Amino acid sequence: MKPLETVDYSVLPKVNVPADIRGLSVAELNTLAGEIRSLIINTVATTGGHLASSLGVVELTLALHYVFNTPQDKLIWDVGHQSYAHKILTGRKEKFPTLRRLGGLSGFPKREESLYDAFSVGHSGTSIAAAAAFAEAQSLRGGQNKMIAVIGDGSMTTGIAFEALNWSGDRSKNLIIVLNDNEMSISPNVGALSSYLNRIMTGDRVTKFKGELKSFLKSIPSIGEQIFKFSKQIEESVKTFVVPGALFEELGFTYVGPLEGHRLDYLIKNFENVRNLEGPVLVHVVTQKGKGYKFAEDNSPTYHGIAPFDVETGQTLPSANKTPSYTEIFGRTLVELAAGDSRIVAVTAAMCEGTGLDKFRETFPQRFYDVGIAEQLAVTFAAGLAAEGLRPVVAVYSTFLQRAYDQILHDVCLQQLPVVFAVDRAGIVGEDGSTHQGLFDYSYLRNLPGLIMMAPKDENELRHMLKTALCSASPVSIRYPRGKGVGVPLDEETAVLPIGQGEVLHDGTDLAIVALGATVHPALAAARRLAEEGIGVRVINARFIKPLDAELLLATAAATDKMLTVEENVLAGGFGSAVLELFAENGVAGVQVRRLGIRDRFVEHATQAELRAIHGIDEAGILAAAGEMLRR
Ligand SMILES: Cc1ncc(C[n+]2csc(CCOP(=O)(O)OP(=O)(O)O)c2C)c(N)n1
Repeated sequence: MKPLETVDYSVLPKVNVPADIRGLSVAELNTLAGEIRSLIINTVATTGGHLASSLGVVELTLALHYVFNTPQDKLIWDVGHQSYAHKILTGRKEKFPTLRRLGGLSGFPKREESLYDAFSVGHSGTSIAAAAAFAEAQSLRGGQNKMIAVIGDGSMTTGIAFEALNWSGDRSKNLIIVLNDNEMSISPNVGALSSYLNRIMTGDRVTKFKGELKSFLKSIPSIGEQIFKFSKQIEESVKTFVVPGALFEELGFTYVGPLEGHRLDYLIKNFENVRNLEGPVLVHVVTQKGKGYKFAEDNSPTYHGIAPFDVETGQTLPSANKTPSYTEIFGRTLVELAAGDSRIVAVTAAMCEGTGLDKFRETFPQRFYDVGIAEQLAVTFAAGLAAEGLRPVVAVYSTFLQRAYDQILHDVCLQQLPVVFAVDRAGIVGEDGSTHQGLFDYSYLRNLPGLIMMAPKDENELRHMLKTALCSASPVSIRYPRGKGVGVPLDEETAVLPIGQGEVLHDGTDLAIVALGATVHPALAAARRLAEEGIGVRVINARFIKPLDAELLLATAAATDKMLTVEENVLAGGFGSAVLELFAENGVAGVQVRRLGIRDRFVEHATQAELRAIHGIDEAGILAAAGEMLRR
């Protein structure tokens, strides 16, 4: 693949909106597909982003915009990580190099970004429900526009996708579902639906085999005819396995497919036919993830979401910081602990690599469960495992755990089952933006009785917290940030921490800063700067948000009249709120408390450092807030 400036685009310069492609020949469309791929690869090489999924749907995107009258016909992308070609074709070509950057294009469809982004997305499985609703609204208004959900085979495994299929198959006449089947979630897809789709794809072979089997049976002298008759009887029951799409037909959809997803002429012809069908229709399109970029074709999990890379070699750009990430330390420590305790099992909802469980899967394949993109299932499944005496660890991103709130409450906490939630990508996640920020878990977990909640100040403390969690009889959550650790030395042995006890890392009486998780080290750095000016600051690493270290916090409130809490979470219901509740309940008066965290708004995309600075929770923000308090 050539660097961007050396690519000679011929068709792309003439295309700004979908109407511009509708007069192009198939040959021109194919050239355009190549140019779009080139722009995507070269841009993502600089910005990082979701590469393999977007490369896989370039022809599909072109065919959909070619045949359907977007934006009146609406395209609703599932997850939306595959929407880069859609963005390029819908008026955002010039801005495409700003992808995922501060003030630039979002990595996902966003209603406020374009008329062509019918529905904002980021989490899996919502497209069918949203498209069914759009179709319903069309019917109410007497409109004829088509509502098209584009959903991957991985996202089709979510509960909400099944629920929406069940509901809409009965009624949604303007609904078209395009099932983009590349046999991959981020890792290979799992579950019975995936096997079913695979059988459809190999259906031609099955049908041929059936034909050969019949002639063979008939050819057996005397008993052959009888066996053949018997085989006819069982054929009905076998039919669902060999008639393509019978499952979807039974649910009320007209099934079309499987279609080869990289042949534009073929896709266009088929979508033209589908456009004239009375819905609901499910079009099964088979694509290759990473199509057109060899490295991504050969290893799509690595190129699903990738940091900036060298286009020629496919290698991510080397980082000067060799410190392992929190995710790596978590994965390594879990393997270590599981080696000494056969009850420890790991559960993921389709995020094995992302959560650092790959080493665990390799070492203990029997004790590893990938349940698909099904966070609710992951949590209740873990609850069941815990009820049977196992020690499940659910490794999950903070943002995706939101899906499973009721399961955490009802199935884990209410029964006080010892499930450990390893809540990764908590806090500011950066370039993935508002749909992926992990800024709510303190608030949505803190109200659950009996749950112990921890956040390590560094990767070494994460190791001890994991040990502590696995030795506890209660449900426990440990939340840690995306990215590199702090770079502290790692203790060889893991130790059990006293539950509900924080630690004082720096002392003084002019001001107290109470931090936890990723905000502890910036708080400590700020205190050291203030110490240089002769200001004495107590820095507390709270370690636990629940139970709070009431004794330490109340003693600190008695020793100083200014306290700053710092958290990477929304302020509403978060850590600072917990401290204020403690003080209110204990009649603490005369202490000025200020909370740093995320105010009442969603946090968009930019680097983690930029966002921490914007929201005033980095060292400079802490210093500024401390300065204001001290001046008062
Ligand atoms: C609720 C939720 N859980 C997990 C994810 C993380 N995630 C993003 S894309 C993806 C795989 C999607 O697979 P598929 O729908 O088949 O699309 P493909 O990338 O293969 O095109 C996952 C697990 C998510 N976005 N939402």
